Amino acid sequence: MTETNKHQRMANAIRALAMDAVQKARSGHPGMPMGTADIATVLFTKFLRFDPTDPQWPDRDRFVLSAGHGSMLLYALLHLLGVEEMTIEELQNFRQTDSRTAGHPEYGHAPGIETTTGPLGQGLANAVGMAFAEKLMADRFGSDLVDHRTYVIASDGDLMEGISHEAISIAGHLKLSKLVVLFDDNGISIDGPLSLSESGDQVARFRAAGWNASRIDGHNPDEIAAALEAACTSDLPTMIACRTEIGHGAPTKAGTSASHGAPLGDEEIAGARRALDWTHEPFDIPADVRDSWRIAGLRGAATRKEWEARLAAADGEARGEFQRRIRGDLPPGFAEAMDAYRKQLTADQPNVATRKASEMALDVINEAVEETIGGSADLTGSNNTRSKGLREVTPDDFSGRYVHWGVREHGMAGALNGMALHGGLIPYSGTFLVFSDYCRPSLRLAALMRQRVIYAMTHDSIGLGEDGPTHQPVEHLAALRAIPNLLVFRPADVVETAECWQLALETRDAPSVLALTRQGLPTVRVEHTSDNLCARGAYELSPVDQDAEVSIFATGSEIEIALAAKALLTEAGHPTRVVSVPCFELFAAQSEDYRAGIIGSAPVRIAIEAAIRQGWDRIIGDEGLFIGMEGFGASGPYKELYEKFGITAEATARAAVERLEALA
Ligand SMILES: Cc1ncc(C[n+]2csc(CCOP(=O)(O)OP(=O)(O)O)c2C)c(N)n1
Ligand SMILES: [Mg+2]
Repeated sequence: MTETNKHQRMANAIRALAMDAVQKARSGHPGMPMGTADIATVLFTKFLRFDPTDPQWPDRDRFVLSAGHGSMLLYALLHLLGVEEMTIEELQNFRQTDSRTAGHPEYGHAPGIETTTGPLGQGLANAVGMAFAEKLMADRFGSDLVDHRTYVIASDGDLMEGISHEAISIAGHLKLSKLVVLFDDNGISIDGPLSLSESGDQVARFRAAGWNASRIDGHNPDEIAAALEAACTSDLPTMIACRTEIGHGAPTKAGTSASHGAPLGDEEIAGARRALDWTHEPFDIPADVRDSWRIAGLRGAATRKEWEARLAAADGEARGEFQRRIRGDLPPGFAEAMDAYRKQLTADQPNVATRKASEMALDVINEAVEETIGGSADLTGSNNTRSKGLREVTPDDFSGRYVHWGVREHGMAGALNGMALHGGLIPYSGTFLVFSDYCRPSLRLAALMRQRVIYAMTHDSIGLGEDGPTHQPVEHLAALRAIPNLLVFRPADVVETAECWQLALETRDAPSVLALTRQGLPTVRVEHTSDNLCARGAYELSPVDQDAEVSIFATGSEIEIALAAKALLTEAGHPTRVVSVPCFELFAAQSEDYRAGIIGSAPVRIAIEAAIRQGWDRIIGDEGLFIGMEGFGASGPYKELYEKFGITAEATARAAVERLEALA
């Protein structure tokens, strides 16, 4: 058999598995895997450094299927290469409940699925983060231990999404030379030919962003190999526009959107079998093809073993440190450093904004935890994310630890996910809380994938003042709290800020958002506790030794108001307690007893938060009183805004007294 023949049969195995699995599932996307089978075959058999017997090996090349709808491509590849978990039964169970072969690739379902994709553009941004992480890790540990590439297959839809602009431009700026994007240039999307909605030139676009870019025939294995070869020596990131035919092999549906997202049907599949000269039954891979794929899969083991030998020969301290960071364990001494720091704070009792408190916490954290990589989407001075001595990363020097992401919140958030997925680093960054909306699709995926990505999101309410309602988050806390697995922290002072940062770092399986103020706040935690009180999500900050008539629940900057309201109510003869609620999610995870104790039995419950009420009923109940926002904010000095919107101690005390009178 000639090389070309062998290639064809290996690629056709992917095509057959894709069309048969989609047909069996009665749903899915056959066109993309059939169109990209040639690209993927060359990449996986000749270039990608991947060991199916140890798919998590840290120095493997990363492969990201950004066009996640083509998931059968990835499942077929993992199966053919011999990844143990990806059995033929899994392929036969494509898209079925509890299979590893979900409709779109889901991180954690099987090794070799490097990230969850499906929302177009996200995978591309993840890959930028992975390639970035590789450069950072290589700088720290040397190319003996870290020297791999990141490959992406991206579709028209990936490149039409806005996030692709942000991802591509930061990758070009940073000269991420080991990033290779294979663009499935098939000229088709769901609605039909791309000409319906696109007339740009992707090659020119990537070049303008500082990439190498070329155009090839995506069905010609020699051209694919030559382009990948060239990518390996590039000092810029590479984009290869591979002209392909969607649904390649299907007699009537190839080249049309009819092959994009529906089973081809029995007749069309029979025609494709004839056209591809593939005479085998569904899910039957003939021995010659299976052998060719397994032999290709064996390439990786040797490379992996060489790497293991280099790791074994490395300096013991470096090896230990590398392995610790890859495991994601925090360094010894971190908890002690944080405890000592909190003790100091309760003594000093500074009056600072929590964004400043966050910077102070980061001074301690970044000293103790060298694997953090900080940054901001062009709001460094506002987000206070750059702690003492943190040098910036530049295109020519990856030894720094601070990233100027530019005004690219979405691309940044997607890249942070990629950095966390890569391993060895703990990424955090900042923007204004109101622009969490610009990060949200990536934040949601961080939560779905349970990745430790941390955000310091500042200017967290009308308390930012004069920038006005465009910049004043109102619904954002509720919207973020609605995302499963995401920890949303709103600390009230320096001590709580330190505690929340510590929790965000210690929670390895969830992303966190810290909502932080622009305005100064007094220290309310004036007694040191060795326990991290924020770990409970809510705790009694200011108890009362009689039976309480009023329970006030608040977060962040409104704790100060709650304590002032308590003073007014106490003076008026109404015993009042104040509960701080820095994290709804952690509170919800406590025992029923603990929660009941914190909610208490006072006849009047009031929550104060300079945001909308949504979500608070779980704590204060339907009948509870809420002091907060009902609509958008306004531009003005912040103290006046709190008055204007009635978020004051007086309004709180008045509402409580009125309710007590009504109940009497
Ligand atoms: C953010 C986002 N919007 C919409 C979709 C739904 N969708 C899936 S694939 C696709 C476009 C298909 O075109 P292309 O990306 O070129 O893939 P191809 O049909 O060539 O495989 C769309 C709109 C999605 N997955 N993600
Ligand atoms: Mg397309």
